[in-house]
Amino acid sequence: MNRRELMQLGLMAGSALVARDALAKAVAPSQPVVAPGGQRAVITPNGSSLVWKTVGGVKVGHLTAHELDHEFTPGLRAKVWGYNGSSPGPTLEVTEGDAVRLYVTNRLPEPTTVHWHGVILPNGMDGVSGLTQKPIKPNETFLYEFTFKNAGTFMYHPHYDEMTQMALGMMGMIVVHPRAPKGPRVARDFALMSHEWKIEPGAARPDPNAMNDFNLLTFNSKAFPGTAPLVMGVGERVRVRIGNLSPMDHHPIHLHGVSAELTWTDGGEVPLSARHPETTFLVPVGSVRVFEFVATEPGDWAMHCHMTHHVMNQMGHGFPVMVGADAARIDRRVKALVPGYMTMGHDGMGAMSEMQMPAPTNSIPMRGGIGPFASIDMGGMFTVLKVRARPDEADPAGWYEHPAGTVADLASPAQLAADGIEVTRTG
Ligand SMILES: [Cu+2]
Repeated sequence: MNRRELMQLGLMAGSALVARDALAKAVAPSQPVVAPGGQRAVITPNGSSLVWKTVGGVKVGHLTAHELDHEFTPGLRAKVWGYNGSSPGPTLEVTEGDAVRLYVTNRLPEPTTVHWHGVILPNGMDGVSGLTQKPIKPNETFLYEFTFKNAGTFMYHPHYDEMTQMALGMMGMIVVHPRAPKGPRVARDFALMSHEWKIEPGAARPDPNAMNDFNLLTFNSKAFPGTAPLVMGVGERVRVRIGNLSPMDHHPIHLHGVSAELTWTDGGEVPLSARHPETTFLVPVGSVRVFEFVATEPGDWAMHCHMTHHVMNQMGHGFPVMVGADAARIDRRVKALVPGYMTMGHDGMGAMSEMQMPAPTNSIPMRGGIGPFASIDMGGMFTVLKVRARPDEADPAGWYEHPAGTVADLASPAQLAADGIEVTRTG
């Protein structure tokens, strides 16, 4: 093992700190309110919706692009770029047919534009720098003026220096409610933007030049355990809208405990005849996928990207293969130089999230947080669907209380004997 590998392993061991109360600190979801047309308003977990004012029948909004200090989860902050104090920026929520005037002020050190991704509008409002408009220079304010002709779920993001500006967090969701909804009403409606970042441990800013090796995967710019749970009621119909403006990766978003159907994309509504059940929805880069389900089973159900490296936080990537290695000799020799040294990973990495060791400044453990039974071995693009009998009284930080006899546990000798299960040394 060379010196660099040794340092990597040391760092890996040091990163295994568990943020025990990070979950409790996760921001509580905002309460749903009723939107125009009697529809429930969209909940942006860990985020908010833009507040509009109405001037002469037109909705007027103001987005300011600027740098801000952002916490991804307790223990990890970085300077990112966003809108109106957050990344992602506020969700733009309107109703089909609404005319809007959107002012965009640029407080970045370089020009920008805003593209309204998926929205059908006049060409000169499309926000592509050079092609359809002049770039918005620092400290200038541009006006975008158009009508949301079509209902749907869309996104907004810059179309100037795209690689840098999106890598640093400039994006947001757009929800256009149908004026006359056709499908069944939903009781909860959530909007999540998936994203990936590269932030070296200790760095102050994400690396906008990363093309692979992203080490921080987020929903609404939060990595688990910083992601707010999606609280819903037993028997409720729920809609989840997921956008993806990651630089390079698609995200197969998997739901536990429900069977769901794709109902919309950023191109429009999926016809009833084309709907079919799924538990995983691939959200490609530059796309929105909207799915709906009825939450029939109470509990704490995981919803996460199924790419296993996308449920890892920083420090979980790019290490030498250690599984199966005999670490005792390495440990003996290194301990002579570094007291307390312990090689990680030779028995698998599951124990990493249990360890209580100091982490490098401004970095987070590779795994998630503490669950009700043990540590949760997932971080990153992971959140929890909290399905509750009385959702509006539920504590978003509280765990599901399982009825007696409904949790998998150690099999008793009597149970093994009754079912004729013989456990041998090898089987
Ligand atoms: Cu993913």
